[in-house]
Amino acid sequence: MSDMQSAAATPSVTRREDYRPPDWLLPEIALDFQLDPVRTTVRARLTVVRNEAHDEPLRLDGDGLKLLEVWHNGKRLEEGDWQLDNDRLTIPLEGGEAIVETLVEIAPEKNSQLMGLYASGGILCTQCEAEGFRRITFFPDRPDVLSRYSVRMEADRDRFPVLLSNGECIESGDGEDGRHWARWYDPWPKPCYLFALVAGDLAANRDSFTTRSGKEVALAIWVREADLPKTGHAMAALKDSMAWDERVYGREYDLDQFNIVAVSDFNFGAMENKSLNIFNSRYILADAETATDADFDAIAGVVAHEYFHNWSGNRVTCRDWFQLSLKEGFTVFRDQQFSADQGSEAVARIGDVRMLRAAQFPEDAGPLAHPVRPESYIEISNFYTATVYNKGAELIRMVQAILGPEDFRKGSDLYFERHDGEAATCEDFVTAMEDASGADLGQFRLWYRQAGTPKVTARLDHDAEGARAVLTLSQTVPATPDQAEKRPMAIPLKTALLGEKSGRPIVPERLVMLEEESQEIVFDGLTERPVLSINRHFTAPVTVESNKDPKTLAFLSAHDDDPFARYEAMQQLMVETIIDAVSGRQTDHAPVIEAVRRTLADGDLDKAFIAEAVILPSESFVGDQMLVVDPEAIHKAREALRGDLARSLAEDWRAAYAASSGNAYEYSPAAKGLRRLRAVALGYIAADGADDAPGLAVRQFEGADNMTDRQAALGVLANSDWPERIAALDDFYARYRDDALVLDKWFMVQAMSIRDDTVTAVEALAAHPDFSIENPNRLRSLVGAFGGNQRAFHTASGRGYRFLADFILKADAINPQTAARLLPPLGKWRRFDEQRGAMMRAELERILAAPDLSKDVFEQASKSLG
Ligand code: B3K
Ligand code: ZN
Repeated sequence: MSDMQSAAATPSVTRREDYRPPDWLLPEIALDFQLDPVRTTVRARLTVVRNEAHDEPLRLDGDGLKLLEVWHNGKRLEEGDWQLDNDRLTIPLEGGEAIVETLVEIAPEKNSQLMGLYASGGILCTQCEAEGFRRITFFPDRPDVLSRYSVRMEADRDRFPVLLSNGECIESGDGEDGRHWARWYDPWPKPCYLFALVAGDLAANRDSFTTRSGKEVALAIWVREADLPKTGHAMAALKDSMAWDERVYGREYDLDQFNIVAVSDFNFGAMENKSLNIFNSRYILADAETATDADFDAIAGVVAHEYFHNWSGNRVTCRDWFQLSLKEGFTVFRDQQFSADQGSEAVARIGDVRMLRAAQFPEDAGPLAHPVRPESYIEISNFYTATVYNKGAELIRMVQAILGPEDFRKGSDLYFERHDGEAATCEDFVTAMEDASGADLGQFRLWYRQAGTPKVTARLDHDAEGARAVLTLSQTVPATPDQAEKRPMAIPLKTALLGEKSGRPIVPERLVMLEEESQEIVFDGLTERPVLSINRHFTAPVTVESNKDPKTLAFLSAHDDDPFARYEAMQQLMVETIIDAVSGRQTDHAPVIEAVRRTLADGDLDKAFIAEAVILPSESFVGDQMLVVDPEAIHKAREALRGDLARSLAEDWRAAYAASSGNAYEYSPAAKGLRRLRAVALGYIAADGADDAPGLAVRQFEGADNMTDRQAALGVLANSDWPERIAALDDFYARYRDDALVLDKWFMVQAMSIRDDTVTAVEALAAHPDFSIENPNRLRSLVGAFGGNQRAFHTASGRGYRFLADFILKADAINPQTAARLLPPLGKWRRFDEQRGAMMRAELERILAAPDLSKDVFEQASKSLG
């Protein structure tokens, strides 16, 4: 198979510097599908136009296609008039323009990679980004070739009553032998990665949206009939997103129809195909009984994200895949802004930063580190990363901080206007921002090129007599693979000084730009001793070391006027307390306990914020702060602190639990905040080990009128040694065994458990009849979640490593893209003790030695070995 790699062969590397414009342009393409799960034929009629003077032949990409016919200007070509080499079809052409036609055969039902045209639960659907279109037909599969698509498809009417593609349906009718057909036309030129087609037995939740210029858009969310009642939240989110993009970015929708289809087998979250978004069903289907508040939020975020791509991605697309962050970083930033506008901004920001720290900082610090705009890849699917997405979003946020919101908006207007209909670069985006604002982003551009999380050191010295303070800032950017030397970055840091006694801001917030290796900033007129509040709102994706003592951190956690900074101070206090214990230093829990007590009692704070602020940092986050991670010691130290917090504040947790209980389900920011606090309080009550804790958890589990409360209680039970644990897991399974998305939660809650026997439990679950390696959601909910469970995965025997490596190999034969995404936990071997490190390396070597490895897994495993 073309995309399989023998371990010995070195797969080819694509480099950013090698970019060349396409030799041939394709203004028009007409596709004709005779659909059938077993055997589908695809006829493609390409209008090709020579791009400038050259004598290169037409080269078309293919992957696993059975080529049946090739035509040129209406004449069938003989074999020999074209060449097929390594799945690339080469046709010599004379003149400036030609019509080239191919006929190929594909087998959707056998497509387990879920790239190209495949079958999911009886639905035929497509996924083309990044390079899946070549698995449908021969084509120059690159994002800078834009075409107008005309699509005709024919299928059995009973099995596939609904036929959808991009644009608008312009004709449909009956064919022979119970078949029917539809013709779709998309007037907007687009790259082939945005092509989509769906055929299936689907029902629609229909609605409409009137754009600000008065155009009525027909909206539809297509799902299996039984799932229709679960589509209301996604539809509301879609309409909110459409209105939001008009209001905040001045962007209007540009067609008469917008369709979303939900499928159960999908490699990631969703896909922004022009006017026909295809979604993993977990990001569409929700009701109170089966989806948590976090699920609801994620659905709104992903619906918004895909919708926003219509401008940031579709109308302006990427020149090449190295520019991926141009659309992904910007669109993540846009969906983060949208989500922040739906509820508490601080809580949304805490979520963004948690995600960045959990996924991107470790990536930046490990063997797979790469710049936001990578320089090279073996398999582009491996670069849909937290760095390209989430750090990419932070880059846009920094531009906004530097320019200010008004100039930022001018810049985005200019960018959309200037590049509409084009395939653009990250450089184009930055230039538009500069041109609209007059700002110089010269040094800022380094953020696109240099990998690694910059480390900022901040020291504030106060001279009481001179009433002045000097802030000394310095920065280093750590070495990363292929980048030993780094230059200083432009780091925007919102900074304020608070009075040590008054707790009030004595120097109001201002944006400090750290641009040198080291810089001094002087503040005058400071009679009161100041306390430093820096990187407020998390303006820059950096780590800050400021040597604050526990007392100061506790002070900031209570007094900082930026809620994010309060959260941050508390987190730092907690992390340092845990690390002290792990490192065998004298540990004092009192400042954390006092800070948590004060936060719980602060009537001015909203409940959602309180809940986020009093959660202990995860074991892996603590591990990420250490040179050598000791998973057992971290677990012990964190549990000791958790137990102490639980005991010392027993009354406070019960009060918080009582105050946030007893209200009927409602979906609102306030109600969500109460549920979140209830969950956190229940966790602490359980950690206290009081006799009535199991009863409380069971009561919540059984009596819950929503999944948020039920899952929270199940999580507490699944972590416990209580006899009630098994009954709760069994009950949950019996209740939801027919609902795949909820059953994923059942697998996940067990894979994430802090119990000592989690590895054994996870091994057993992998043999459970409901486990499936083919379904990416199920695979991730067990194997992916287990890889993120630091203590269980790094169990001293090495069983966890073997388990993961076995699964990567098994999954690779089925779905390389999804298999490769499971690999990063093994790449952390340098951070663990010698024995663990050696076992992890051995598993990576075993993976690399396997025959027929995909290039996806090859790239991740070989880079992880370093
Ligand atoms: N653009 C798609 C991601 C495609 C991933 C391909 N490996 C979804 C998104 O980011 O919106
Ligand atoms: Zn995206």
